[in-house]
Amino acid sequence: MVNQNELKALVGKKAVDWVFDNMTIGLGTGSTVKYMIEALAKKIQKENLSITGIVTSAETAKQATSLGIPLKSVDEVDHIDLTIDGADEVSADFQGIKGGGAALLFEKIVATNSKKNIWIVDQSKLVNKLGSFPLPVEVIPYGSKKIFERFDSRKFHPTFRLAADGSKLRTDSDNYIIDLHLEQITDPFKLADYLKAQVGVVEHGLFLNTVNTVIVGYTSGPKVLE
Ligand code: ABF
Repeated sequence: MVNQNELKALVGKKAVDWVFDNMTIGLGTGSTVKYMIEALAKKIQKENLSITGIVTSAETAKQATSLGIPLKSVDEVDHIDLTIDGADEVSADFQGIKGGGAALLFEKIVATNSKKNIWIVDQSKLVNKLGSFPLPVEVIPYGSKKIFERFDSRKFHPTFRLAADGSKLRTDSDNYIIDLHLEQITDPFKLADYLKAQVGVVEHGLFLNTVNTVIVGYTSGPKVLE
């Protein structure tokens, strides 16, 4: 029986088939992306590629730097050819929830500035309807309690994301994450509009009409959905 990490490694390796010389590559965050970055570093070395990586989190920057992948910030390049990232949920119509790793803001900035987006997921991430994974919403600390109470009154079942020490987790931008336990999201586009209209909300984890290709790790092998 192939375990989940082996499925993640499978799709992480497969994704670098889309990487070619002189490309600027958005590097996502998460455990599946970790395998992709390892495979990318090997491909760069083996094929002597000239690649620029654009990071989406301190965690990814640390791994990419340790593997010798040259990095720039999104504002230092004129375009990003391809971003490869993970996801927490992908629906049948290619909508996604991301942000389980609390990096959704930089991930969405990089994704929305990329010519192409590939998500790499194990099969457990595929869902019919989004929502069983708690929807992350990044908020600035000032007024976050008021936003929390508003979400609570709308029965969004909000919780503040906590750090290991029990304090409210801080993102790379020093913001908070409120997770919405919605179970099922019937209209992701309507919900996205509502969330973005709340003053103090920085960004949310609904990635809509973003991804072009999803590589899914099945025990029978990687499957490319487009
Ligand atoms: C990241 O990938 C996050 O948006 C998402 O939470 C994560 C999925 O992580 P993993 O690959 O570890 O399941 O982009």
